[in-house]
Amino acid sequence: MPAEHPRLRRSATPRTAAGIVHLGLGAFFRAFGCVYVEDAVRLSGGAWGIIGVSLQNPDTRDRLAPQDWVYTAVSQAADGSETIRRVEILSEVLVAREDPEAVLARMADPAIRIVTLTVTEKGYCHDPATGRLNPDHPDIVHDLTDPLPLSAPGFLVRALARRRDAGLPPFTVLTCDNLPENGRLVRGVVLDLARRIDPALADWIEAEARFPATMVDRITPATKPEDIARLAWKTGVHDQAPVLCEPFRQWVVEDDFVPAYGTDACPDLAAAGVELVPDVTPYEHMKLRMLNGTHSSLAYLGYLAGHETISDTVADPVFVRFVKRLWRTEIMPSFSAPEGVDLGDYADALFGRYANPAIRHRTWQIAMDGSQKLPQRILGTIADNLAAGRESPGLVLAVAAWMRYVGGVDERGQPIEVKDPLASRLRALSDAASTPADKARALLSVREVFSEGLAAQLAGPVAQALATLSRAGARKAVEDLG
Ligand code: CS2
Repeated sequence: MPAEHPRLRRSATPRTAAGIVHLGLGAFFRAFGCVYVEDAVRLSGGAWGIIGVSLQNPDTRDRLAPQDWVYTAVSQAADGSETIRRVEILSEVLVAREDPEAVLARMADPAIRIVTLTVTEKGYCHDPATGRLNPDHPDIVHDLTDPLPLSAPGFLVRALARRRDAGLPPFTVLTCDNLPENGRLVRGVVLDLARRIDPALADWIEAEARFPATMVDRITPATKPEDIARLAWKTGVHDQAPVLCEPFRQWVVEDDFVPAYGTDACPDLAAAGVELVPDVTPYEHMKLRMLNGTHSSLAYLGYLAGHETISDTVADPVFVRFVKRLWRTEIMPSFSAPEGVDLGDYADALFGRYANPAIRHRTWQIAMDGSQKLPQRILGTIADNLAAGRESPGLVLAVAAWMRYVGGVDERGQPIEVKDPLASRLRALSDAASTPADKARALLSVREVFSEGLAAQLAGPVAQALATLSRAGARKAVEDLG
C-alpha cells in the first residue's frame, strides 16, 4: 500500500443491523445488490445490513477486513466520466469453508429474513440441461450426511432446518444468478436435497419458504490490480477491494417474500428502483438471451479471433454486423418482450453498453464455465427456433466456437486456460476426435449440456460450423455469415 494514501474507512454513520445473509460475495453482488439495498435503506430505513459470505476463497474477506467491510463502487461511463461511491452496507464477511458453523448461526438468526445468492451457475450443484439437483456432486454427497455443509444448497437446507427446529419462520431465498427460472430452480434443488435428508423438513420448506425469481443486470468485470492503483491516485484513499461496473443497472424481482414477516419481509426495493412484478419470465428471457447469449457468443468467437475484451470485439466491424444480426434475426423472434419494452431499443442500448471502452470485460472471463451457461443463454433460443422452423446459423457458430475453445488450443496454436467444471472431460472428448463431425458428435453427447433431442438436431449444423472454423478461423467465419 503506498504510504501516501490513507486506508479507506467507515463513515461516522451508525452501522445498519443485518437483515440479509448473502452467499457468494463476488464483485457482481457488491456492485449490484449491495448498492440497491443500501439505496433502499437510505431512502426508507430498515434493519437491512448485509452479512457477506464467501463460500471458499478468503481473499475478499481479507481485503475488506482492514477497511471495516467498506469499499468503493466505481461506475464508468462511455465518455470516460466516473461516479465513485462508498458502500457501507456490509456488516461482516465470513468464509464458509473456514467456519461453516458461524455461517449457519447467522443464517438461523431471527433477524435474518432474506438469504441472497450469487454463487454462479455451478454453485447450485445442478444438472444444467435439466435444472435438477445432481445427487452425485461431491459437495452434495458430503452435505447429505454432514451437518456442516460445503455447498450453497447445503447451507440453505441446514440453516432452514435450524430455523424450523427453533420455531422461527424461514427466510426468503433470493437467487441473483443468471439461471433460467432461477427461483424455481433453487427451490427445486433445495427441496430435493432437503427431502433426501428429512422429508418433513422438505414439506415445511415447501409450505413456508419463498423463492422469488429475479432478473439481475449490471456488467461488472473482475477488478484488476491496476484499477486499485489508479483509484488510489484519483481519490487519495487506498481501497484494496473496489468494484468497477457500468452505470446501467436493472433488477426485476418476483414479488413473493415469506408472508410471516408481513411488511418487514424485504427492504423497500421499489424505492431504490427495483421492479417488483408478478412474473419475471419475460424479463429473464430478454436478459439471458439478448445479453448473456450474445455475451457468450462474442466471448468464444471474439477470443478465438484474438480480441481481449467485449469492447474490443464490438469495435471490429465484422462483429458489429454479427451481434446485430444475432439480435434481430435469431434471438428477438424467439420470445415475447416484456410489456412496454421495445426489443429494438433494448438491443441498441445493449450495443452501447458493450461498446463502452471504459469497461475492460475480458472475453476470457465471460468464456468461463460455458458448460453451465450454454443451455439458458444459447441452446434454449436455438431449440425454440428449431421448433418454429427457423435457423440459427450465428448461434450454431457460437456453439461450435465453444467446442473449439474447450479443445484448449487457440488459432495460433497457443494453449487456452479453460475454466469449466467439466474442462478435463471436454478436453479429452475433443482430443479423441479427429474430424469436425466426430468432435461435434463427441461434445454433443455431454448430456449435462445438450439434451438428446437437441444433440441429434444439431449434429449436422455444428459439424459444418466446426469445419468452417478450423478452415477459415473465427473472424472469417463470422464475416462469411453476412
Ligand atoms: C457475463 C455476465 O460473465 C458473464 O458470463 O455474461 O456476468 C454479465 O456481465 C452479467 O450478467 C450482466 O448483467
